Amino acid sequence: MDSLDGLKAELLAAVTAAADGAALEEFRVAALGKKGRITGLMKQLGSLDPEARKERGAALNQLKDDIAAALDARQTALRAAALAARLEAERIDVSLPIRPEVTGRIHPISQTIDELTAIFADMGFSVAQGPDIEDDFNNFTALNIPPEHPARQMHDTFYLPDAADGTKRVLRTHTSPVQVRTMRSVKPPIRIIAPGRTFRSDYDMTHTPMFHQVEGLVIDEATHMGHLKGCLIEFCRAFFDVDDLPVRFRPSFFPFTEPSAEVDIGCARERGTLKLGNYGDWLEILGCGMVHPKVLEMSGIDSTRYQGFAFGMGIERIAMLKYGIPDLRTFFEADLRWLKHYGFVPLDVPNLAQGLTR
Ligand code: 2NM
Repeated sequence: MDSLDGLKAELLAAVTAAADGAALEEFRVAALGKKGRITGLMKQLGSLDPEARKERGAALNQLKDDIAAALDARQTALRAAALAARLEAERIDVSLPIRPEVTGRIHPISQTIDELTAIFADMGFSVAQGPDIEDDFNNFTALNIPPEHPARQMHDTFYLPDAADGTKRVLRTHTSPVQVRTMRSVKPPIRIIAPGRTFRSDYDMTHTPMFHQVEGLVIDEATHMGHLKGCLIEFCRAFFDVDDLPVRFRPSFFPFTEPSAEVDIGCARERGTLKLGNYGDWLEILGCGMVHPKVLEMSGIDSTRYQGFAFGMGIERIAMLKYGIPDLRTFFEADLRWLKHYGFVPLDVPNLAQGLTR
C-alpha cells in the first residue's frame, strides 16, 4: 500500500497556492467532492482485507481531516486579506469639508422646527407626534368643540370617508389631537411640544391647504398662568434672538382653553419692512391658555388635581418673520433657487450653546 505522505504534501501545497475563494472551492471539489481524489481512495477500501482496511481507513480519515483544516485556515486567511484590501481601497478622509456645490439645503420649515425644538428641549419638553389622519373625536370633540359648534366651520376641515367601523375621519386641522392622545396615554406631569403638518381647505395669498403648527402642553398639579407667561416670553426672546423683546398677553377665546390669550411681540413697521424689538408697535404670533377642565376630564385627567397650559402657533408664520421670507406660497413650490437662497447648510444643527443659527 503506497504511503499517503506524498499526496498530503501535494494537496497542502495546492491549498496554499489557491489565490482566491473560487480557486479554493475548485480544489475542495477536486479533493473532497464526490469524485474527488480522497473520496476515490476511500472507495477502494472495500477491496482490502479487514486488517489493512482498518489501517488505511484511519490514515485516509486523518488525511481528510488535515486537508479540511487546511482549507478552513486558508479560507479565513483569504477573507481577512479581501477585507483588508477593501478597507484600503475604500478609505475616505472624513475630515474633508463637504463639497458645497453638491450639497442640498435644509428647508426653512425643518430648520425652524429644529430651532424651536432646541429651545423647548432646554426647558424640559419632549417632542410628541401623531397621525395626519385623525378621527373627529380627537380633532374636535375632545377639545370641547362638539358637533354643530361654530368653531368647526372656522376650521375648513377636509373630511375623509368614514372608517370601516363608522368612525368619522378628518385630516387634522391642528396638532391638538396629539396633545389629546398624550393626555389619554401618559400620566401627568406632562411637558410636550407637537410640531407637524396640519390641513385646512383654504388657499389664497396667506393660506395653503397644508401648513405646519407647533403646539405645546404642560400639565402638573400646580401649573398656573405665571408658568405659561414665563415659558412663552422665554421662547419668543430665544427664538427671535432679541433679549428685551416686548411680549404682551391679550385676552382671547378658544374652546379648549379658559382663560385664553393671544400673544403679541414688539415690532416696528417702516416703509413695508418689519423690525422686531421695542419700537411701540405690536405683532400677533401665538395663541395660548389654561387647558379647559372639560378638555382634561374628557381625556381622563382629574381636573380637581391637575391643571395646565397649552399654546399653538404657525411655523410658516414665525419662519417668515425670522428669516424675512415674504411669500407663504414659496414654501411649497420646491424651487431649488429659493431653497438655495433661504435654505440652511446641513451641518448647522441648531443648538443653544452655539446660538440657534450662525
Ligand atoms: C392654541 C391656542 C390655545 C391647545 C390646547 C390644547 C389641548 F389639547 F391641550 F387642549 N392643545 N393646543 C391650544 C391652546 C392651541 O393654538 C392657537
